Amino acid sequence: MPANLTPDYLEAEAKFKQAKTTEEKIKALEIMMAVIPKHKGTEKIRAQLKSRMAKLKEEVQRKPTIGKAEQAFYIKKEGTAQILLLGLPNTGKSTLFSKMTNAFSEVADYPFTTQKPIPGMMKFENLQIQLVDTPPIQLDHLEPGFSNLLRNADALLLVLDLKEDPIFQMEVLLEVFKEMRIRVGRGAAPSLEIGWAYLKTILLGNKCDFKNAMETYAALEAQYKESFLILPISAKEGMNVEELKREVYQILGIIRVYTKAPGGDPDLSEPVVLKRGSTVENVALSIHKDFLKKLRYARIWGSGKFDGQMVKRDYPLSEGDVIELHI
Ligand SMILES: Nc1nc2c(ncn2[C@@H]2O[C@H](COP(=O)(O)OP(=O)(O)OP(=O)(O)O)[C@@H](O)[C@H]2O)c(=O)[nH]1
Ligand SMILES: [Mg+2]
Repeated sequence: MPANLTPDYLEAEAKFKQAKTTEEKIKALEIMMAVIPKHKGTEKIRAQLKSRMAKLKEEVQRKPTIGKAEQAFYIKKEGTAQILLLGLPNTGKSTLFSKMTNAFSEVADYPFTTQKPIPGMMKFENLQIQLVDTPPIQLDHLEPGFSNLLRNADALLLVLDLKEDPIFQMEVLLEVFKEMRIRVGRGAAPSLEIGWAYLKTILLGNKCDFKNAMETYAALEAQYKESFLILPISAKEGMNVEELKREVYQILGIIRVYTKAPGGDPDLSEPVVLKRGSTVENVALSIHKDFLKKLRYARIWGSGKFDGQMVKRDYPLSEGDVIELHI
């Protein structure tokens, strides 16, 4: 017996074939099941549709449930480094984020405005550094993805509100970090127990435009200046924001060098970003691993004794050096 399928059905079937996600397939299949003529001639097709639907529904259920919350807290790294803005509710994280990046995050005078991490790019000279605005940190409730978000970052900016008690805010943050097994501080990583991570961190005393802010700032400094770099800022008025960008660059522990071809000029808008302490070999490797094998020597402009000095592969580079690789 002929099936005599209707145009409605055929259209739904075409949609089903084009569907990319399981959810889209289920939707199209539902329509197919609803519009298919119900007579003897379509019996077999209807049975097939039913079993297909059962399989798709099973697929949806099997998808791991750890998804959504943690997925929202995973931010893919872009640019030179990823820096997180962290703090208690209402301290000014989103205001600062919007000031420093090309991106937007909602600001409001009530707490818990930001609900999930938001990435944006901050331009610093010839670099693009990623900043991530985050939901406020609280003692009693932490989103499941927060700990991984921190562990993946390259450095932290703790935004403290000078209108409130910044020392109390620091105590809360340190308590939460301890629960996450994260140590924070300035300078190189201390030796850590297994399972612990270390993140370089700058403290920001925000809202320093407020009239009594310098008093609370002084208290904050007295308490934490040994362990942290601390900066007073006003996110709202843009005070010290340029200095902050420079400090962020400094804390990353990186240098920029430039390569050039013999007889040519370096492209100063295209730095090679390296860890501090890197050598000529690291630059070669950043171009291609074959380059590293073939490298014989380099000429260097900048930190050498004279311009164009010939140096060996293990020569340690400095910020701003221009090098010419010879193979
Ligand atoms: N006076 C002053 N107010 C500020 C400054 N920075 C932020 N604010 C105000 O503080 C309030 C909170 O700012 P947000 O940027 O939303 O703070 P947040 O830390 O992102 O808040 P949550 O997302 O809720 O955690 C707003 O009313 C801002 O206008 C500042 O430098 N000075
Ligand atoms: Mg916010």
